[in-house]
Amino acid sequence: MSLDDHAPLRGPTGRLTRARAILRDAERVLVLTGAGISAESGVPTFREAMHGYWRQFRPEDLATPEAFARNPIQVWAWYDSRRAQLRECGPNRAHDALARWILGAPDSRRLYTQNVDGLHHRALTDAHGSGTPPPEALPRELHGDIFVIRCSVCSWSERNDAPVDAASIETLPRCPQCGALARPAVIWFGEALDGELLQQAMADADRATVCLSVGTSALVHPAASLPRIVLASGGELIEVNPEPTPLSADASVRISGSAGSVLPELLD
Ligand code: BV8
Ligand code: ZN
Repeated sequence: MSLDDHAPLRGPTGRLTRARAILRDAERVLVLTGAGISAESGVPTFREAMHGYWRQFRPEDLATPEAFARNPIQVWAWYDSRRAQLRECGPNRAHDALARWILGAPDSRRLYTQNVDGLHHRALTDAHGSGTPPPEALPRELHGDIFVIRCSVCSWSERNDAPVDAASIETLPRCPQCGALARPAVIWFGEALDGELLQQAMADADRATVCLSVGTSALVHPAASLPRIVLASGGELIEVNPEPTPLSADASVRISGSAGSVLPELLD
């Protein structure tokens, strides 16, 4: 049971103080982030992603291979509008604080994200400055990257952030190798995550002594099982989220606040 939903946030026995101490002494930390960490960048969280015209749909009804097979124009129109919106967004203070913290000890801090917005990657390259960041510090994108498209049939893929004309089946992007429809290179509901990446994530969770979960409703599996694996192997959980989640009861420290305000205080 998280000891402290009512303990003060700051001060010698405050939740922030205790979470900082746990992170400072941690041997290996697995960080799991969700849509909430990008909320302050202006990226609607997944539950909110269905706004405006999309209000009549549920993410689980559009982000599936069946939806794409049934109506590729509608699915591409949704992804094109999300890509367009994301082009206007940048990393926020939470992404930046997390990037600096990970670069501080890349061997013992692993970042896994459920987000497909690429903002962790941008924050890490910004924080690292010139040259390429150490590979172990790079965010692991469990659900792929919305700015990569791939063939719906063969193995072709490319980074592509250009607008997609979803007016008709003729204007949708096609694979240059085999001519099949191209699709966003994200993992849809009902699709398996990359096997190697998932195995690596589970191994990192098993070895981690602390899990820091930020901005995730912890509802989507198998990503949501990572904090549970850390707990099962005797690790501790710190959760940063304005709302309680299925993980909250098992958190050593729960900080109910926004990532943009909590992470710089927690990590810097
Ligand atoms: C799999 C990419 C099996 C796409 C995403 C029935 C039928 C079919 C499948 C299932 C089923 N029941 C269960 C499943 C499994 C399913 C699943 O878990 N479903 C859920 C809904 C129950 N999982 C899958 O289908 C996975 N694949 O199981 O395959 C398999 C195995 C072998 C072989 C074949 C098949 C694939 C799941 C990945 C789906 N793709 N994204 C795209 O983005 O377009 S998931 C998508 O939703 C996101 O990536 C993210 O992972 C998830 C949303 O979760 P969150 O990130 O947590 O976001 P959410 O909006 O929910 O919450 C935001 C949180 O932030 C909130 O708590 C809020 O309080 C907080 N917050 C808000 N503001 C802030 C904040 N926090 C901090 N600061 C703030 N400012
Ligand atoms: Zn192809």
